[in-house]
Amino acid sequence: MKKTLVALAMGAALSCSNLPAEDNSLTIAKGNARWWHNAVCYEVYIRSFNDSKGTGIGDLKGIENKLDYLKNLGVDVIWITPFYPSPGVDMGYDISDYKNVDPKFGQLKDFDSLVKSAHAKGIKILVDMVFSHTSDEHQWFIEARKSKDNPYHDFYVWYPPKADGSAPNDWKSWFSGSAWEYNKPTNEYYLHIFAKQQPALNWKTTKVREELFSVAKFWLDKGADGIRFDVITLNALPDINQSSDLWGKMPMALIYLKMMNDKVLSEYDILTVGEMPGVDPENAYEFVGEKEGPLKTLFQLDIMGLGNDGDKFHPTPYSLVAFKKIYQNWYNGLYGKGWISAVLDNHDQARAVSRWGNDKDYWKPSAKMLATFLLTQWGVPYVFQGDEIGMTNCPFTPAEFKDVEEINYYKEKIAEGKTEAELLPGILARCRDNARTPMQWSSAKNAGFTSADTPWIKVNPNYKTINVEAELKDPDSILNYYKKMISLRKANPAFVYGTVNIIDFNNENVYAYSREYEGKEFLVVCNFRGTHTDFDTKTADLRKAKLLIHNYSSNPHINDSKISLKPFEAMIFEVK
Ligand code: TEU
Repeated sequence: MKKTLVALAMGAALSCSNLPAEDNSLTIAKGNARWWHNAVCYEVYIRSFNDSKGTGIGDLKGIENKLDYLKNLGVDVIWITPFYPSPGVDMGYDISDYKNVDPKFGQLKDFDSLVKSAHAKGIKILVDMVFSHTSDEHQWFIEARKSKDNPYHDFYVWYPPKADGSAPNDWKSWFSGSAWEYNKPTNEYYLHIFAKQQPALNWKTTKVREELFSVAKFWLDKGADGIRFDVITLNALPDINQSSDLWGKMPMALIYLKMMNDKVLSEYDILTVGEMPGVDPENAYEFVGEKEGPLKTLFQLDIMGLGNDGDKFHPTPYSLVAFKKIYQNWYNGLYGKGWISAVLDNHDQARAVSRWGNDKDYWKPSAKMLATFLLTQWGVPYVFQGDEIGMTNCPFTPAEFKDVEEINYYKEKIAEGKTEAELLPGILARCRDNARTPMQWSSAKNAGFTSADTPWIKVNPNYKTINVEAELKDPDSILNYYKKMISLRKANPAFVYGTVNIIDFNNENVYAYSREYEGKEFLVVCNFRGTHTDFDTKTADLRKAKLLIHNYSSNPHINDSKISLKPFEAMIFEVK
């Protein structure tokens, strides 16, 4: 007798189930192979990828025109960020119509054409579903805010003001300020975890779930091969008298996801990946476990919390041991039970080579080191557009900011008396616009991204030297290194299914590990620092091992099991 969904999920959500030993073979047993296990994914931030119409903004046809480039790189799956109708307050993560294409990105038929062309080239498509909030210009919200008895009112989260008229509690938006906005017609506040133009949806309302499940089905029936779910654990929110620390941690989140899987997702052979704040290595199995997880994989973004003092725009040095602990904990929590994804950045973060590498003195070796790390990780790797050519952070002035997160933060801090000189270094180091500058295709005007005079956001001035066209021609380019790394990963199941054994865990400079599977063993050595350092791989005489790839042209300095590593030097050995 199948347990009721609630009992099943509640039990699962609240327990930290440890599978019996025999299930640990579940994931790596070839018989359970899924098409996406050995996939290399690529995030396309559509606004900045390729403009086919001369509007200054990237579009669906622009992506279709670059499928051969992506195929040649070795990409199997592309995740496309939202292209639905949106006022663009949060660059498309504020959706006003879930079942259409915003005219600036094209039409529904352009999506159909992209899917058909991608499938013909063996590339699959993930769409991005933003189900925890809509735009305030969505018809649902336009109706909902009119009156308390409007049929759409309970699609959102409303609370009355306090006696003095102030907000119901002190919850803060992730984009600065209060998480509450006053609505005069109903004399209530509505909740917005992000911008005030992004009212939070109320998943307690059955009709909300039914509408959203129908949206997922709509795009899957149009041929999407999977879904990236935006902050999907924010579908269940604490009550007014609870702390916002519980955002993403409410047991109902899992229940709602199991409902969506039962009603829609389980009907398709798809890849799903959840951005799931609040899910941790201990309970991740409930969400993405192979046996009962409602989703297939999750984005582990814990490393993005490193290197700041609790304020994203206050960058500090980070500990590589802390970085390793994060990866190790997720491996311990999920390996052999479920799946994870590996990312070093995305459209919400600073550029990987600028944050984790060194885009000044060691731009090329550090970008290649990061590629070596990312593409030898356990979990589905996501290459973020432009990282494959070593795109870097961009020097913006406050007037050039486009992203609501840094604009709100800057305004709030200036109002508190901070100066531009105090704020700019930290914002420039971490702002999301760094990841959103136009893809640098060539040294032509606007980096070949658009024929328009002015793209929607500043082009990074270094496009003259950092661009696809130049790097295709250079055998030693970052781009050609990514191609080799992707090919190496796909040729060796150990990088997909293998165990991970970190060597000298407490070394603060070098991240080295072995990947073992079915008798094969590979040793990956990555110097994450811009300094020379000696490292003992504790491996039998490396001179007898086969060097598969190396990010410097000179031979590595090896002495038995020891290596004298150059700044950001990386290499992979086939040990057996
Ligand atoms: O991001 C959620 C999220 O966690 C980000 O707000 C991130 O933590 C922050 O930007 C880091 O500084 C998703 C989308 O990826 C993001 O682009 C949207 O702005 C957000 O949700 C709201 O939809």
